[in-house]
Amino acid sequence: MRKVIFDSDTASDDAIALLYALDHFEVLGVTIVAGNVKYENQVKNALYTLEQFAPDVPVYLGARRPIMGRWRTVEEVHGPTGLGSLTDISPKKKPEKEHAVDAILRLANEYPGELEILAVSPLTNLALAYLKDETLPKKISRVWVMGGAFTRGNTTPLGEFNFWVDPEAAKMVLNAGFNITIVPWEVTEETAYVDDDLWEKISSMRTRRSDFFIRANETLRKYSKATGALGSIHPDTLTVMIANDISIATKTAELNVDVETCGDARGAMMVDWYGLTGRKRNANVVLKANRSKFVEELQKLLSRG
Ligand SMILES: [Ca+2]
Repeated sequence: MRKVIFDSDTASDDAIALLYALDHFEVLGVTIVAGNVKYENQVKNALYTLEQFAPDVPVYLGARRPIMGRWRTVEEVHGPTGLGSLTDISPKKKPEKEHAVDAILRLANEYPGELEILAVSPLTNLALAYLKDETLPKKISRVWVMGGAFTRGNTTPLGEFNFWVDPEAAKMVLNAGFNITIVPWEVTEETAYVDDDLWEKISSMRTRRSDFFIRANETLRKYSKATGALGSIHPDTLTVMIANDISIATKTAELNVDVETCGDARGAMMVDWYGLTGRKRNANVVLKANRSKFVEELQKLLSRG
C-alpha cells in the first residue's frame, strides 16, 4: 500500500476523505493545521474519526495559525465544532508529542522517494517543513493538493479557502519543487456533490460509516444548498479519490501555478495557461473529473461496515 500523511484541518469533508484514505493507503499519520474551525475542535474531530475507524493511526499537532496570521474559521460551513451535528464527541485518543512538522520530516527520511502527502488543507505545515529542510521536495514522491479556484472563489471572489487561509504557504509549496497535483475548487464543485437522491441513498444504508457521513455533513449540506449547490460538496474526498486513482481525473494539464498574496486577490490561484511568464510548469492541474466514479466510490466507501 502507498504510504501517506493526511494533512488536515479536520471538519466535515476532511473526515470522509480520511475514511477513504484509510481504506486505500497506509496512513502513517494525520497532521493538523489551522483552517476550517477552532484548532482544538479540528484535533478532536481527527482523534474521534480515527478512534472510531482506525485507532492506531497517530495524530500530530502542527501550525495553529497561518504564516501571516490573517484568516477566519468557517463554523457556518461545517457546524459549531466542524462535524455537523456531532458536537458532543469526547475522544479518549490523544495526539502525539512530536510536532507535525517534525513528523513529516522524520517520515520523509524513513521513506525517501516513497512518502506522499494528501494535503486537503491550508499548506502551512508543509511550507514549514520545507523551510526546516529544503531537501524535502526531493524526498516526497507526490503532493496532492486540494486548493485554488480558477475564477469562482468560495471564500473571496477569487480565493478558495485553503489557498486564502495561507497564501504565503501555498506560494512556498508551489515554488519549492514538489511533484504536485492540484484539484481546484470548481472541479470539485462540478464533480463531488451529494444531491438529495444520493443523500437519501447514503442515509438509508444505515452503516456506521453512512451514519457518520450524514451527521458530519449536515451543516455542510445546508450551507452548500443555501449557496445554490445541489447538495454538500466534497473537495477533500474527491482529491483523495484522485490520489488513489488518477484516472478519476479525466482532464489534466501541466501548468505553472502561483498564488497572489496581496490585496483583494489575496489567495487567488494564478494559472499561466499560455506560458506567458516563461516559468517552469510546477503542477499537474486537474481540469475535469468523473462524477459517476465519485458517486460510485462514495457509495462503496459508506456501505462498508
Ligand atoms: Ca480540509
